Amino acid sequence: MTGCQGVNGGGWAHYVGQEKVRPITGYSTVAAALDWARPPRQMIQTAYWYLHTDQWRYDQTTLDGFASPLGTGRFDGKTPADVLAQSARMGWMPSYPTFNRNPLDLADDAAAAGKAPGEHVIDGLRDGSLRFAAEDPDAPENFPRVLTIWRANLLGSSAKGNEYFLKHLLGTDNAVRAEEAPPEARPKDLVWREEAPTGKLDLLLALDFRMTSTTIYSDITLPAATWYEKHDLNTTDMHPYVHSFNPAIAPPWETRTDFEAFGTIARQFSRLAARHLGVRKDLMALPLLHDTPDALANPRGVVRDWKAGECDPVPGKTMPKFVVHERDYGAVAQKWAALGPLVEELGLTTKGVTTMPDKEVEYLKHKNGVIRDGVAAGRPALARDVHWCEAILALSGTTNGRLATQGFHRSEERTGMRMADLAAEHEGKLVTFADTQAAPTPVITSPEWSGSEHGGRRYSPFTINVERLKPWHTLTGRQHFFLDHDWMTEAGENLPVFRPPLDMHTLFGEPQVGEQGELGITVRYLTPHNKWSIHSEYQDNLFMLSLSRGGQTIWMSVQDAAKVGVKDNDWIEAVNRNGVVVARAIVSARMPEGTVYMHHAQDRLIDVPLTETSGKRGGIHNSLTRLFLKPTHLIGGYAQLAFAFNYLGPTGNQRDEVTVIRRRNQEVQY
Ligand SMILES: Nc1nc2c(c(=O)[nH]1)N[C@H]1C(S)=C(S)[C@@H](COP(=O)(O)OP(=O)(O)OC[C@H]3O[C@@H](n4cnc5c(=O)[nH]c(N)nc54)[C@H](O)[C@@H]3O)O[C@H]1N2
Ligand SMILES: Nc1nc2c(c(=O)[nH]1)N[C@H]1C(S)=C(S)[C@@H](COP(=O)(O)OP(=O)(O)OC[C@H]3O[C@@H](n4cnc5c(=O)[nH]c(N)nc54)[C@H](O)[C@@H]3O)O[C@H]1N2
Ligand SMILES: [Mo]
Repeated sequence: MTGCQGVNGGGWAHYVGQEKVRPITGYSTVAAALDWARPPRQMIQTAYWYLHTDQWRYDQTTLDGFASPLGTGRFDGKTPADVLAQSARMGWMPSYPTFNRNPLDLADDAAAAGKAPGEHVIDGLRDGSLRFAAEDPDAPENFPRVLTIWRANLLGSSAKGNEYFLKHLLGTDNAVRAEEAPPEARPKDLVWREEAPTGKLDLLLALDFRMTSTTIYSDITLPAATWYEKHDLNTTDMHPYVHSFNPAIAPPWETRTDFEAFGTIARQFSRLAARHLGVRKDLMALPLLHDTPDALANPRGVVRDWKAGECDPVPGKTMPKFVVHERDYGAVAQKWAALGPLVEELGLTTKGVTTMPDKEVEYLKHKNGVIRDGVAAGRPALARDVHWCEAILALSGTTNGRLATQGFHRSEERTGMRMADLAAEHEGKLVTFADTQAAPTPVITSPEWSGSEHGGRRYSPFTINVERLKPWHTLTGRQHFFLDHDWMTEAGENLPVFRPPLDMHTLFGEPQVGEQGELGITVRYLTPHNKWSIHSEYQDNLFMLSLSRGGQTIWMSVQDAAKVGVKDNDWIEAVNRNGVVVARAIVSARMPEGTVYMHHAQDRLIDVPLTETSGKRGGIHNSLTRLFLKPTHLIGGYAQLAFAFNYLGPTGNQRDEVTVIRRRNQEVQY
């Protein structure tokens, strides 16, 4: 599980269509080990946490009310968990763990039965001996046991529905107050176990250089080197440069660079795995992918569910594709430390454009050195952090003009439009790590992205589509607003529409917004990103805490504060079915009546008292939120509505939340 874009419990598709994450081919190649095995196993985080933190059990109603009055009853009687399971079995979205059987055993069974993997899976699904894990997420064989968190603060920042994480994933103190669904509102396609498991995880491992709300809950925290103690690369969509990180000092005491930590784990894992796992075949189910022929798997957006008998189960059309990989578990560390052969055997593909880095592999052999023996004999070394940096820079068009120009030539052949000139000015340029150490290095215009930096211009997305008439990656090739998909029709969202906030009173029995009673006043509860920090970072230092209130705050309007007798800086308590939060009130004329802000990601380990409501240590901003799954976000296999890692998938939709707020006893206890 990686940071910002990966583990945010739903943040990662906020920017779908706005190019939040510009793909860096070099980075994704080595990060997902695409040089050794393809395709990778990737999961939609929102669905993963929704199932494994059991938030699905607390949905109180079916989706009938979500549909348009003109709908045909497609969602009637179904819960969000039902449509999630449907999306998985139709191959729209990835689903992991996929089946209720070990995928290694499943591959062996298929071979023993002399059947193709897809055939074996379909037979098993038909006779009931095999099931999708998403249909029984609380079965002990279907939930996660080991979680590694790197470059994310899951339990202090990203986890929407924090208290459900604490209860079901960790099995620790929590303030979940919600009721589980009554029998009539339970999923039809999922197994309902009378008692939901608590404490699913056996091991929580975190790597961080700060004490966070995640590290305090971890079984093991590996102390990480900071940005001034290691080599690394940094580039974002916000600035047109690549920067290097360089150690000013060696990592102090027990800290290690992330590179060292993962290298050590890989070596130990391989030593043990050679004996315990050996060489096995792994059967994977893959979703229908964006920018591939899969995007035409569901012509005209007609939904056909094989389980309902509406069509045959056909891998890659009406269900996932099934692929078998051979995995040499004892060789993981060797592969980790070398650039694998698939780079030049299959090329590198981003947004449907494949480049062939054959010369780059030769270059990297000289730059990094060559591995002498083992499974990676003859391959370029990735044995040191700087080797990885060189490989990333050499394999991406953004830092290698030859590949950028080559990729644009491919796009030209396909579209008939002129594009290669955008990169040709840098065709001979290959940025090295030393270049980035000398100064932040401007990037090269590349088909991996959609903007242009040609002639020193500043990047903005979609410049190439607008100015060079490169077709948009949509069904029509144009900017595309009309979505003629069955589920869009059912939701009444064929065209963009206004949808009012979800009614938490009807859905979950929360009081109405504006209602005032003994327990306080009910307000809308928003958790926007913090003005004074980046997520949970940079606010927990003495300067920032001294300049503000020293701990967690909630911004309230003057009117709401007056109604419940709250003065600026008073201690308040906010309570809803998801949890409880104690914070200081910031009473401000900048807040509109009826809405409060608790800025995103204020860690729970600084100035968080015991709550009056639960008697336990008060929660954080995400203690009052939870995930909501919107069915239309689960559509796949249809043109631009097709899964792509970090591009298209369901979001967390926590913004319609409400909470009751009151002034509490000002004598707080810790
Ligand atoms: N309610 C609510 N929830 C939200 C959001 C919201 O608006 N409201 N926003 C969502 C969004 S868009 C996002 S992006 C997520 C953010 O959620 P996260 O990505 O989980 O949050 P961060 O606080 O950025 O966590 C990054 C962690 O990585 C550590 N770190 C930084 N650099 C390094 C390094 O080099 N090595 C190691 N080992 N560690 C490092 C930092 O110390 C920090 O603890 O939250 C999501 N959750
Ligand atoms: N300082 C700082 N900058 C950051 C970050 C940070 O943590 N700190 N994080 C970075 C990251 S990873 C991300 S994803 C972005 C996030 O940046 P934004 O997408 O701007 O996200 P938010 O600040 O969560 O929300 C923006 C506004 O949406 C409003 N809002 C809430 N619900 C609704 C609604 O239903 N309709 C409308 N129209 N508005 C609504 C909120 O009141 C809020 O003012 O910021 C990036 N930049
Ligand atoms: Mo984000």
